[in-house]
Amino acid sequence: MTTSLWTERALPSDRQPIPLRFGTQVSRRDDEAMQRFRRYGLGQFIHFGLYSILGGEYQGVSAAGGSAAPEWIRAWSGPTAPEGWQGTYDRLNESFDPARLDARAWARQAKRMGARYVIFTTKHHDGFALWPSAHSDYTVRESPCGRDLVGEVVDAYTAEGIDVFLYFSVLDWHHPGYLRTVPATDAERAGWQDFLQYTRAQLLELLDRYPAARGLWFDGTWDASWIASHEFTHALEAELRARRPGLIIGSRFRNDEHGARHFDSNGALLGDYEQGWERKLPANFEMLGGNDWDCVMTIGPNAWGWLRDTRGQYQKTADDLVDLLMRCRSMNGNLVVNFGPDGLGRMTAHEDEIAEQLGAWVAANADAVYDAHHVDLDRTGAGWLTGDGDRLFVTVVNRPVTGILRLRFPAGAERMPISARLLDSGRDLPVRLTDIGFDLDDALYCDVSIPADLEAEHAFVIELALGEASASVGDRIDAWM
Ligand code: FHN
Repeated sequence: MTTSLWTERALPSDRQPIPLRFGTQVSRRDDEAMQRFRRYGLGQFIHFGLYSILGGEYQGVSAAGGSAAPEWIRAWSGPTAPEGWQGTYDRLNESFDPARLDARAWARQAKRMGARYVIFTTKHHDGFALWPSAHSDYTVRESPCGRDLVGEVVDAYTAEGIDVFLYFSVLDWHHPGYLRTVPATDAERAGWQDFLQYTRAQLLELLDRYPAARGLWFDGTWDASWIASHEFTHALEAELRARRPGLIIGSRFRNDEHGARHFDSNGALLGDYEQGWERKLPANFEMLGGNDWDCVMTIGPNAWGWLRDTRGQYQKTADDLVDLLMRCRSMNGNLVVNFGPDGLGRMTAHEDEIAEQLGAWVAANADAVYDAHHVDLDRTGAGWLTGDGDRLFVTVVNRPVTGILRLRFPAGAERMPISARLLDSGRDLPVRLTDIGFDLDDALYCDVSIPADLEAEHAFVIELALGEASASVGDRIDAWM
């Protein structure tokens, strides 16, 4: 059995399909929920939990090097790990009280940022539930917080028109029956069965308690124990879908009987969208095979939960995120930007800044973001192409020093640009069409002149109106360069 943490797709094209009992249950959906998904464009991820109290350190000692990321701090090991650390961590519920957490303020901020969906950590790997689960004694109810944080987030974001996806980690460090390996003894098998039933019960509970939630976002599904439970997970997926018609489930939930994750052994996507793009993007549109997808992205290098001390770690700027967002949109994906509030429930100053700056850019250039999709044209080094049928958008992230943006169209193109302007200001830009390129090929070129006096500190979008090629090509003249 070979498994991969991430997206994997390496099927020879001439391979015969093999019979699968636990392969995919869905094919490409075109219902209203998935059409909304395709227009989300930008999302927000929120990692919040007991680890948020610590910010990646304990009593002034940093866990960097001893744990993978601040939300993994319970797994802290090595010389810097405090004595009896896991027991200390497990009792953090006794001091969990995010008194400054205002889900409505979060939701308003996300709205200003332009997010159309949010993914919220209902339970991360530490097993602590942010809702008062009837199936656990390790929840917000067993803390001074005493609030239903999942409910608050679902209500607040839904009220702002932002769809909610519930993040749920299967991997659970708190449940006594959880184990990473395939259960081998009677006691392990009994514990594991108990764990599976608890997982099922919590998931059904989440769906029943929060009917407004649109999707489940699974994580921690890579251990051998879960992979071997393919019969159970196959049935559970069907049950979840039956319980909530229209529910969106990504490809990180389960695997087939051969351990194939994300895509089954016949290469079919194991969910409604491809959910393997974490802190990385596809190299090109073709490798996506037409599947829906999103990319979840940290602002720092790899901290999902709050990190108190970010010195020495590059923090992405709003410009970086605009670049990534439009790169995703040019390949029909959504970008989901992660926020990690501190233990009191406050976003960091940098996140506040990102939300406002990214939001301002997205608001000014919304036409290029939400309803615009991949266009089948050669890429340009100047930036990212999106289009909505009548218009082509070029998000310029690398402004050409020549002052000319050149786009290549196939000679037989039925529609060509007839005018260009800046999307945010409406300023008209000169356009010329020519069949004289440098490569003597069978192509037409559209040259847009970017005026030298255009002051642009950030990426800007050129909107090109498309019209009948026959009319526009009649104006064909020599290139500007
Ligand atoms: O281990 C987690 C990690 O802490 C974080 O939650 C990310 C978010 O996609 N998922 C896991 C790693 O893939």
